[in-house]
Amino acid sequence: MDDSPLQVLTRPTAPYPDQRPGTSGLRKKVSVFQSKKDYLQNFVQSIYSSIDLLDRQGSTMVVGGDGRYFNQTAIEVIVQMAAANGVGRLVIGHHGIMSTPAVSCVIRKYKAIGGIVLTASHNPGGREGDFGIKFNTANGGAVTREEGTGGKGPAQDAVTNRIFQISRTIEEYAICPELRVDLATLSKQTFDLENKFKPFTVEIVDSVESYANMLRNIFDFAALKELLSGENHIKIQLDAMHGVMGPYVKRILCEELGSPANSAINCVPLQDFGGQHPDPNLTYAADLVETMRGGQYDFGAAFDGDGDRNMILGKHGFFVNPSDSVAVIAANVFSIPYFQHTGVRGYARSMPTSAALDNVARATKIELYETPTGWKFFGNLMDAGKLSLCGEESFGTGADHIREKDGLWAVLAWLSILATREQSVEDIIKDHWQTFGRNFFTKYDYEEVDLDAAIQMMEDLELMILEKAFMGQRFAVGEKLYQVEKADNFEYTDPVDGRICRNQGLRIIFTDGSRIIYRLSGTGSVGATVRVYIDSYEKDPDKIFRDPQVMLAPLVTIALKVSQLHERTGRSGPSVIT
Ligand code: VG1
Ligand code: CO
Repeated sequence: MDDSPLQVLTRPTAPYPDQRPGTSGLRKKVSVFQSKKDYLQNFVQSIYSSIDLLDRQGSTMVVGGDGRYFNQTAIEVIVQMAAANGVGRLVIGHHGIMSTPAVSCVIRKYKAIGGIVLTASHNPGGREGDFGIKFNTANGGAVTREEGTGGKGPAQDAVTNRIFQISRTIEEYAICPELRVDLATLSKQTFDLENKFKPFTVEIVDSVESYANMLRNIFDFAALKELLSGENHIKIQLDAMHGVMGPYVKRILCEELGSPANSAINCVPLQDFGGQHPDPNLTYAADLVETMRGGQYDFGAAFDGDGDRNMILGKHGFFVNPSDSVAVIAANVFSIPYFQHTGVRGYARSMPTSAALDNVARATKIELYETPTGWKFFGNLMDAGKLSLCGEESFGTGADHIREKDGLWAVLAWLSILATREQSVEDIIKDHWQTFGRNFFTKYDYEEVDLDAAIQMMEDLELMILEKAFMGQRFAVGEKLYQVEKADNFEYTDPVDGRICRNQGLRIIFTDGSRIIYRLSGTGSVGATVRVYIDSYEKDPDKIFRDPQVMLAPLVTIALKVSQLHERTGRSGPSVIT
């Protein structure tokens, strides 16, 4: 290789109309990225161009992905384009792999101006699967689209909007096509570019170590080690679902905390996640559920492709609903040393998440925020010092140590509670319900339904809401009678910057506080995904241990009848029930 500076080229390109980021970045089929000329280059250039040249020049950015198919190819392009766009330094995960929470951690550690994360999270991967790309800002959080219900509302988010606007008019992109980076060696590589005074540097880092280091300062590792490998240790089973979490689980749980090697399964990251949905729920993590039912493990957990989601199970497969999970962590918050030091500034949950957390907030006199779906809203509150712990019903739990949800953090939070309380998962949850009452919750996901039918359904429901068709309406199902108290389209005013976010989900709220919520997903890549969320509070001790599907059946019936969901989509049931 000669030492002459690398060429910086500007190449002409033509814009695409469909590069609007969704709830968590731009997600498309791999084939879209592969077959449409410069599809990736256009979006990456739009990201770089959205950052002021002065901020960009000489800056540090972080790059990592969940290891899915196309990850490596995309990183090579991102590096070549970063150099050509004046970025001074890139910090990249070993082999280009980094979990979403680790990216957030590394951005903050290196005081980077932002990062690019290559993931479609819980969506399937491989040649036939999805690829995704998102941009995180200096606080470590992702920029996301903020309007819900099918993406028809005004785009509120400045950065996302800027990226999208640029992508619609882009005419050229800058690239150093000869630049070759070695992702396989932990190293610092420097490159001389023509017309540049300073060299461009790339650091390949061990993100597992940075992330582990952060966790060591949050949790009591000695106590966790005792729990997992001491004299009376518990037995755990962690399923990385062939996503990015394998190396993190192995290093932190097995090597450092002493859990036996066979307690971690599916820990080799695969480009297609072994052909499965890397989505930790009862449907897609069925193998783990089955293993847990056998009764030989006390605690089980699974993660999604990029490691920000978690599912928690107790012995015999006892399922912890994510809405309950965050509430239980809140009720036991001082089992985690981090919170003993920082105190608790506030709690938050997304609107469709059940109000279990609200009960804890009320009892402990701590502020509770109800935000739209997506982690970004939590990030704003955290940056303003208003929020410590939060969660979403979609298997997302986290705290203000970073600005993404954090799957392994949630697992260590639960293990900390187990260590402190010396009780089983099931007993902890049951005690919780006895103290606070139980918020029964279920979610029906209808994946890949016809887009037009889904949009039409939402529009018709919204019209009924606008015309106040639901007001005071009574529904009798069996012996149960429900009366509508109010129906609306959820709207959020950010308490930090006063920005208003509309169209965040259609709600029918009944006089007893029960809710039916309809939303269209912003993370799918084919057709539409309709989500129906249902919850109802119960404090009668005779009823709190009943099956949620039985308890909520009347509300499900109402939800399906009012929306005509099955008739409109031709489905006879949901793809996934939580
Ligand atoms: C879904 C979830 C939402 C979550 C988002 C990103 O969004 O409902 O709670 O924040 O995924 O999670 P939507 O728009 O499809 O409902 V992840 O793990 O895909 O980054
Ligand atoms: Co994810």
